[in-house]
Amino acid sequence: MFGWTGVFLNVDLSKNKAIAESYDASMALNFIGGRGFAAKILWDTLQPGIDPLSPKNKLIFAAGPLTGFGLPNSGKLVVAAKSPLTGGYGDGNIGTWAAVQMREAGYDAVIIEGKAETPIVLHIKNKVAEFIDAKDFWGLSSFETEAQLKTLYERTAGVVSIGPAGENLVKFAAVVSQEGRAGGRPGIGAVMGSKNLKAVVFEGYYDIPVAYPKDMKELSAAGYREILTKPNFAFWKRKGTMSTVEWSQENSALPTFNFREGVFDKANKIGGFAMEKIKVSNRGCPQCNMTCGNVVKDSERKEAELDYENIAMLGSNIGLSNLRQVAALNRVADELGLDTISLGNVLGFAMETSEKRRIPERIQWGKFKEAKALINDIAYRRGFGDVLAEGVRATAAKIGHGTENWAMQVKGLEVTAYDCHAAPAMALSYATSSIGAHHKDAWVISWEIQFGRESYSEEKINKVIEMQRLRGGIFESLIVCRFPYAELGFELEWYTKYLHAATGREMPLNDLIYTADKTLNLIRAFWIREYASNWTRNMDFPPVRWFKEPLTEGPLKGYVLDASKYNVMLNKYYRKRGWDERGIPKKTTLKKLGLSNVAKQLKKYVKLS
Ligand code: PTT
Ligand code: SF4
Repeated sequence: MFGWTGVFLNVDLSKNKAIAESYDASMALNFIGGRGFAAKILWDTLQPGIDPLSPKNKLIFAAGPLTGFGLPNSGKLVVAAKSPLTGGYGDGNIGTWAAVQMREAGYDAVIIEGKAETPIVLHIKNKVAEFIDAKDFWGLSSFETEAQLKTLYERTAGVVSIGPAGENLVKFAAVVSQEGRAGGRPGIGAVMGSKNLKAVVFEGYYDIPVAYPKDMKELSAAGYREILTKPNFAFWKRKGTMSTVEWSQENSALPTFNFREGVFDKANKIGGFAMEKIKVSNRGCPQCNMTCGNVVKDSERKEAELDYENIAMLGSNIGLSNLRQVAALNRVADELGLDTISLGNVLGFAMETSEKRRIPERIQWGKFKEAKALINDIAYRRGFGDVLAEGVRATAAKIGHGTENWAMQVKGLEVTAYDCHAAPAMALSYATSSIGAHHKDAWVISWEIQFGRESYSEEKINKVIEMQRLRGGIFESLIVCRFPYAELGFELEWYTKYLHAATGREMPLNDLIYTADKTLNLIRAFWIREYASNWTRNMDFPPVRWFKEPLTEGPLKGYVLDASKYNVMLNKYYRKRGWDERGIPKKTTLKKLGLSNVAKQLKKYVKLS
């Protein structure tokens, strides 16, 4: 095979064993890489119903056929497992040299099961895996861990690690790399911690098999040049995702006070213009010439990297308007290894629950020191922090007294930073995303606002499905950053050309869309197998707040989602997907996608239509 190394590494930490396994072309062609590989491996090999934090869970690092060739924005790695936060399929991706080094070490994916007796670091270099004692690393922040490992190995080594939050099994602990790249929102960092795995270091010097090396070089250089010519390039370099703060504010979509409102009266203090005044440099993922991480000095005089989601969730959503302080919370979350989006939700939930006197603790909106202390309590599972460490769904279930009405989550994963009181398509996107409430599969809100926010029309459903296929299916499987395409208009044809140069195969967009549907249906089957008789269509509903509590401020005051229209929209979405009224894929749908064996298995758990 060209493009793929054709090899996975299976690691069993309970036995200190690492065994390479060749896989065949059908795996590569049907599932491509990244999310596709992770979904297929978890479906095929994970025992249904296992505790996600038990040694039986599998932690997967998966790259794709474009990783490691120096192509624009291709330094991304999928991290996946059964999620301890949602109980379903969980993944995320990180921009990291570990992606490149893993492929150069000889592997398309590394699959880790078992649990080390004592903390370890896994070192993988040129097809050799070593299990290194990590007692001295346990307890260190993700930044310290990576810095110390870099003194032991080559500076070019790729490192992914967890902070104390992952060690303490916080359900929304993330995996961190390069001081500011973090991924695996649904608690993939906790899965790593449950295995006593502090870090993985990748080093490799092998050439990855490539079909047309000359074409690859030329296309790569042309791609970088093309990105520089895009009209939005200079603006993007200046602001990255941060201009979305102003955009969300203008469009009443900025999460404010735990998504009670879509506008924040101090939004200008935490937006892209405010950030530019204090920005010191750009940082980002490997192999990218449009680096979008905005580095600033935070209120504790340390460097922190700012993205829209982090700022909205740790700023307006908790009523904090001092940008340097928001940056400090963001950096602390990176050090501790906590997902910032879930964290902002958890803090907002705690503040609202305190305000409504449903808990004895007094946690006030917009107080930096209190928020920072609570973040540490969550990471170290102290006091009320220990309760919050389970995420908003579990915390609300524990507290009761109506608190579930302001727990902003879908399937257990906290909502990302777009208020949907007046955005039915975006709400549908959150509700039907592969991992719970995340915008990575279908960010349709800006299109929706231009189209008309009040409608629940067919076009909106089509748009959600189109984006789920492109973003959640193709980009997550290739796996490359979607920003050149989504933000600069870098054409999709580039990727089919890259695939041809790498693999020697023609893989037109339609074929990729078919593989995307295959992966997305397999992920849905995984959820249904895990939830079995507990699965209901209610799991495809956005948070109840957006239906019940109208916005009370801003130009969209009074807006709220309409539950019966949403229900009809969801039915239509299911029909277009080939799923029944419960949201379960029909036998014919699975057959069409070459997933008949999946249907056979799924029948054991639920009745199939
Ligand atoms: C992603 C989610 C996002 S989406 C953000 S900001 W964003 C948060 N970033 C976090 C962070 O930082 N620190 C932290 N401790 N937790 C964080 N959690 C949140 O994680 C990220 C970029 C961004 S910045 C986005 S949109 C794009 N996402 C892509 C995607 O999902 N797929 C893809 N093919 N390309 C993408 N490109 C962009 O990548 P998750 P990163 Mg990511 C500090 O993590 O689990 O996927 O959730 O990793 O390397 O930092 O790149 O406004
Ligand atoms: Fe990473 Fe940003 Fe570059 Fe994408 S555009 S690869 S997220 S630095």
